[in-house]
Amino acid sequence: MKIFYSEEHRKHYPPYEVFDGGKRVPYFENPDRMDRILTALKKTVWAELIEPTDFGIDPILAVHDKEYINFLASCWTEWLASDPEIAATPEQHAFLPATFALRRKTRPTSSLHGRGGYYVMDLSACIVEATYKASLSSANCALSAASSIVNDQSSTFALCRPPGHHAGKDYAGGYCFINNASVAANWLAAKGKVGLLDIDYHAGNGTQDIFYDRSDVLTISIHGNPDFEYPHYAGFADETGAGAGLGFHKNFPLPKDTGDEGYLTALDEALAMIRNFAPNYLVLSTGMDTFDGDPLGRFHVTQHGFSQIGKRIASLNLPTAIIMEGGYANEALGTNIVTLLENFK
Ligand code: SP5
Ligand code: ZN
Repeated sequence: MKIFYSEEHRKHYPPYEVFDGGKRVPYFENPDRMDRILTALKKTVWAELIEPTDFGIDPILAVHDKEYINFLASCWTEWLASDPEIAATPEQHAFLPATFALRRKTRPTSSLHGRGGYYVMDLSACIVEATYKASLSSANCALSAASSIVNDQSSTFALCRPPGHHAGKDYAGGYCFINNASVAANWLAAKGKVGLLDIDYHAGNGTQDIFYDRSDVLTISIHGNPDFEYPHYAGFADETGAGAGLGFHKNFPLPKDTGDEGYLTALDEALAMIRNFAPNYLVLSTGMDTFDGDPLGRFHVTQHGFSQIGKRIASLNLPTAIIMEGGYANEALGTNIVTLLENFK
């Protein structure tokens, strides 16, 4: 199986994030996650690591707002230039706004923090020097996987970091800056009908927003109910698309303590919808934070569960671009990913 991966992510490692309640904690979405997955993949006989191709900025701008991308590109340099103390100790800092815009009532204002609070939705999307380049490279991994499934008609894995599914057209959030899965799905939509299934523990709010009024990409997300879980404001059962896209988005908000059985029941319903839609390609937003014991999740999916999840999704028999999203139980991450991927090789 082709695995698209670049080392470009490594220096995107903000020194902290801020949890609800204001607690400053080490950044959970860390480079070690990739090392755990790489170690596990290298032990298999089937994983073929490949550098992504550079697709340029156009397929990214087909999904994201240009001014938002400009903000990501220049944020760090502007931040350093704004304060000599920060410039003297850059490794201790991350750009993180503390005042956020509510949409539809306002606009991005010209100051750096005026744009920051507009384009960032929470305190877990910290920007450091390497963030923009890492995000572009991560999107190129997803695009390379998309291109590869068209050419080979077989499934591939994009080992993306940073992840993408919380990033919308013009905002970053939840460790995500560019929506890799959406960029790939939009690129694939020019070649055929696309199903996008998001199995990360958190609702794929960015993906939901991006495709909400489109009928050519069916988007489905299975996740912790936003009534109790991040991202809090998207992922409800009554959000089913709008306009031409009505009926082409589906959320499965599940309760705390969902285990293999409850999860697989929802998954089977999602897979029936995908079969009915009959896409040419599948994009799988793959978070492993549904795992029992994940520090950010409240589900109890086991390794056996991941094997079943992989088997059932693979039974759709679709060329699938598997895109890495979240998953923070680092010691189990490699095994869990390999367990899932085994079904697609
Ligand atoms: C891609 C992805 O999985 N992003 C998730 C971002 C979640 N950020 C909010 C974290 C809220 C943490 N809640 C604290 C639970 C600690 N027991
Ligand atoms: Zn997640």
